Amino acid sequence: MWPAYISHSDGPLVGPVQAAAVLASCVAALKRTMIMVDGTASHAIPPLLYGQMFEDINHSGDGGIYAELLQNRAFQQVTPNTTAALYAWSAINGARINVIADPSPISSALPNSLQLIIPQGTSGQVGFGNEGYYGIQVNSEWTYNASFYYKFSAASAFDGAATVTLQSMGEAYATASVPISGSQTAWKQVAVSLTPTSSPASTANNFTVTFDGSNAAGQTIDFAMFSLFPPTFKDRENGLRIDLATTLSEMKPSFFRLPGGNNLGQTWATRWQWNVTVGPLINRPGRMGDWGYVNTDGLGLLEYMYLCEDMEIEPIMAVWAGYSLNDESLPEDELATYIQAAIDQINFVIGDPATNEYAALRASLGHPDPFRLTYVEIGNEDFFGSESYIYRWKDFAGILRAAFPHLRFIATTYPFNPILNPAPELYDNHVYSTPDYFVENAFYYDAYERNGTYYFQGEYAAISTNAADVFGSLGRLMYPTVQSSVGEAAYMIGFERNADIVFATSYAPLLMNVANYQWSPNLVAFDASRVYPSTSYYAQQLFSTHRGTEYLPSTLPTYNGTLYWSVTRNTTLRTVYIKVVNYDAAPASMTFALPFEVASAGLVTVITGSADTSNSPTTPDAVVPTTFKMTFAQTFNYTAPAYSVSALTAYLV
Ligand SMILES: *[C@@H]1O[C@H](CO)[C@@H](O)[C@H](O)[C@H]1NC(C)=O
Ligand SMILES: *[C@@H]1O[C@H](CO)[C@@H](O)[C@H](O)[C@H]1NC(C)=O
Ligand SMILES: *[C@@H]1O[C@H](CO)[C@@H](O)[C@H](O)[C@H]1NC(C)=O
Ligand SMILES: *[C@@H]1O[C@H](CO)[C@@H](O)[C@H](O)[C@H]1NC(C)=O
Ligand SMILES: *[C@@H]1O[C@H](CO)[C@@H](O)[C@H](O)[C@H]1NC(C)=O
Ligand SMILES: *[C@@H]1O[C@H](CO)[C@@H](O)[C@H](O)[C@H]1NC(C)=O
Ligand SMILES: *[C@@H]1O[C@H](CO)[C@@H](O)[C@H](O)[C@H]1NC(C)=O
Ligand SMILES: *[C@@H]1O[C@H](CO)[C@@H](O)[C@H](O)[C@H]1NC(C)=O
Ligand SMILES: CC(=O)N[C@H]1CO[C@H](CO)[C@@H](O)[C@@H]1O
Repeated sequence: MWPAYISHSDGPLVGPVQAAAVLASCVAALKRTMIMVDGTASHAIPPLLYGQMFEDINHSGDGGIYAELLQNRAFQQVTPNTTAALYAWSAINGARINVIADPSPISSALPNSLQLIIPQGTSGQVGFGNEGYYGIQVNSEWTYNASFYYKFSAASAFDGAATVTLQSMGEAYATASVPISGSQTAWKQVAVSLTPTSSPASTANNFTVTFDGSNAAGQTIDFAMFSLFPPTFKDRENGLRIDLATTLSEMKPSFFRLPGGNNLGQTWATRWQWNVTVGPLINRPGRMGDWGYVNTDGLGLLEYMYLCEDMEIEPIMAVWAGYSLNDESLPEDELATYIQAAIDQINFVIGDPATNEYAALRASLGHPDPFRLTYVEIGNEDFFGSESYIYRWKDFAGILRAAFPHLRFIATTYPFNPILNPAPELYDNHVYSTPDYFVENAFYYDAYERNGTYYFQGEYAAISTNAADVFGSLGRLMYPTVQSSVGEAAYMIGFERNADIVFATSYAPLLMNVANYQWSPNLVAFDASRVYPSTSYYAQQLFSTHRGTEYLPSTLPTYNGTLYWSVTRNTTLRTVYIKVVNYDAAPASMTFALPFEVASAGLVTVITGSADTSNSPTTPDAVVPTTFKMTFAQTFNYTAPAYSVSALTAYLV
């Protein structure tokens, strides 16, 4: 039964929402959903509820958010003297280039060099070029920093210059010259800045280093560690691509999970090791990542921490926990080294430079103050190696908790399966499934006992509309669709209702270079010069920017229904947020009855479209959020458009 005041009339809606409402009211009048809202909050909305899960997949790091433009810049993890070792590089005008195992390499971490041989009798510009990560954006508003190391393995009388350009088919957009001396037999770094004269629309551009053949014929010159950087997010050196970092930041995430995910390590030998990702770039060997391409580790632990600091968000940092995805578990008596490595990693991030050598290393690299860190995840998806996780968790969690009593550690098996000791306080749950699954599981966390255990939904996404294809390579969505995003949003409503035990959540994966990827769909797609936020990105952003600080219970949605909602409030800001998710092909009429007065002037932001619409490189703005004014009353009607996610903002009076 509903009290009489529910029939109070609300003010008119304005704009297209009004039109939709009028049309829809005829259709939906018969199944109007009544929602009573309670004025007493049941639980707080935890500060980390919405965040981002990151690992280097789909060139999300190298060739993605890490702004370095040159691919294979330091010939890391390649087999010298093979054509494959030259990927992304090519010779210009008859030059001979080869990746050599250098007898005097620039560092032990980078044993390979690029050797250029300029044949006798050469004339014209001769040298080599790099194609970047599937293109290089040339922008006349930017100044690029280019650098490389060179040496002559045998002293020569050569006295000339290298010409460094950004060019397309020989048409130079930016050119700089740098002196090169044949007497230089030790490695020497040279740097130039490049300011293009125009901004070609195409990203089919090359970075080239050439010599005047008539002067340089017969010379052999070795090169190492090239770099080409555009301006970066917050001007940080060795930093992030501005457009991608800005897009991520505009989702207003509260945390960033790093460095994986599966990319913590496919094998023991290629596992992520924090200590080879810090310090000078020439000391970073890189590693074969889990997703089929070399990780330069230019985006190393310090860069991840700067990312969090620059975005003003909290890291959720993983440590490698003795298991690799090829089902290698280290025996218990071999764990000590890796537990110590985890301790050292944590100390690098938060230790005291006066008492800890890794904290002192951090200070020497320019950051004496500890970074923010509260959450540490022990491994990734350890349900795959669940038997060994019993002793790995016991040893890692036991020792790390004692060493860092103020930190909170996250387990990565299925909750309570197997039973772990010490009992995990926090579990990371992952789920990839169909849009229908997420709607059918909108009450997933309601079923969990409230017993001091908290949950991180560290990965989730609707990835196929067909359950049979979820883990196949066919039938995957290429980009999130309105339907998949609305399905996820129904599940997210469940996060808010259960935010007393769900403390953090993140869609995964985060980023995808459309020119080269291993997994689809992803939250944000991009190419060498553009960014394509998906419908799921906008849904995440909508939830993240309309969070509130406390949850107000309301009439429960129907199990397996199509209409979901949650009500939160920020008493300091004096706002009430009502999120509405309609997973139906017809609009849905709703009446909300609030137990307190709100101002009549408010807002509604809506994401809606036909079920299979996606934002993609060809239709980047097919669906974007739209904000309208909305008139509220203590009791008001709202019509949720077909397949939509809405956030209503009302102001307390
Ligand atoms: C909500 O809409 C119904 C159906 O159009 C109408 O009868 C009712 O008066 C409206 N309620 C309010 C509070 O405006
Ligand atoms: C490099 O490869 C070529 C062709 O396969 C071979 O002739 C040469 O000996 C190799 N050089 C080294 C240093 O391995
Ligand atoms: C870049 O270099 C490659 C290899 O030489 C060449 O095939 C390609 O055409 C060049 N692209 C442009 C835009 O100059
Ligand atoms: C580029 O070089 C300038 C001058 O050395 C420096 O101030 C700037 O931080 C550099 N930019 C990047 C992204 O490294
Ligand atoms: C990194 O740490 C491991 C121990 O986890 C150690 O074996 C290795 O030598 C260290 N590497 C460097 C470059 O410090
Ligand atoms: C908490 O509840 C779960 C069921 O949701 C149960 O399996 C687990 O044993 C409980 N843990 C504690 C510490 O009571
Ligand atoms: C929801 O639907 C799914 C799939 O049909 C079914 O397995 C599940 O039991 C339903 N849940 C409820 C609470 O009815
Ligand atoms: C709540 O409002 C306060 C005051 O404006 C603001 O600082 C805070 O960020 C808000 N919290 C959320 C979760 O929006
Ligand atoms: C589908 C796709 O783009 N796959 C590529 C993923 O990246 C590896 C390594 O760069 C390529 O070999 C795949 O073709």
